[in-house]
Amino acid sequence: MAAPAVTEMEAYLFDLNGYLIIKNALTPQQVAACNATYDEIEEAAKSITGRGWWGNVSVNNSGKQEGIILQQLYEAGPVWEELLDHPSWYDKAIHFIGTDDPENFDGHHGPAFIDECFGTIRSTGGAQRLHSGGHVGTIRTQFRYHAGKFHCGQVNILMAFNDIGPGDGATMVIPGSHKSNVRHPQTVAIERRAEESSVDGVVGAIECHLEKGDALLFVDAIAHGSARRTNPGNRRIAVYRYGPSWGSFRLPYRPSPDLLARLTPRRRGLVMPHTTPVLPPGRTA
Ligand SMILES: O=C(O)CCC(=O)C(=O)O
Repeated sequence: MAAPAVTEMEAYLFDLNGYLIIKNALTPQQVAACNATYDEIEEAAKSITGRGWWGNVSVNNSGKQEGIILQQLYEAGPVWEELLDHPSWYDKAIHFIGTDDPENFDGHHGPAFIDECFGTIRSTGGAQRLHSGGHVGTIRTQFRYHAGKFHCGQVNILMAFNDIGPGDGATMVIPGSHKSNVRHPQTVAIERRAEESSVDGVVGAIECHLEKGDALLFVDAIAHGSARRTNPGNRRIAVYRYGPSWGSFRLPYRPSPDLLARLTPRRRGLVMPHTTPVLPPGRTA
């Protein structure tokens, strides 16, 4: 019999806390390949002011605290395609979205859709503000458990390509906040400080320390962001966001025809459900 997608303990902890850490999710070869891409992009970004492109990957040398923001990373080469349905997390993501249950999945699409595939390269001084939380109530990113099953709107896989410990600007979460009904009292002050804040000092927030190759799986409804990086060097992560296949793209980026042509059917379905629409005679789109 096939191993369950998640253990009883993983289901318990995900329900309770809103996140899981998957140790050694990537192989050392995959980490090296992802870092090779980031080396090239970092070099290219030196001559990009604001938004530009590295092949089919959007590179935003944002000048903001988030650092260099990359979009459409699944276009960046073979390793990035392997990550689409990586065995370390694919079944878990599908399970928490709830579409591994035939009663919740009608088979017309795939079991999931990746509505955003991004990465950041963040140097000293960089951070990510606190956002989300159960009190916000957004359906797209919701945590939902109903009738004995998970039905989450967005399950994120955040992968570390270098070690992220104290001072490195770790992702921070408030465990359990995916179920919170009441707004965190500190968030009002944080919003007033707007974009350039971090999660440091937020009551209840913890740093998720990762070693390179580890992945943080979390429901987007959890209140999260990152600590400010104080160490030298930079932090390299990528995030693949999984949701139900009836969702749509978060941003106006679309997979390239080349990518769609070379992906396996399962991977193609993850980046573009219904690649081949059924149309009346004579209509092409
Ligand atoms: O940069 C981080 O560590 C947090 C990423 C984040 O906020 C997100 O994936 O929504």
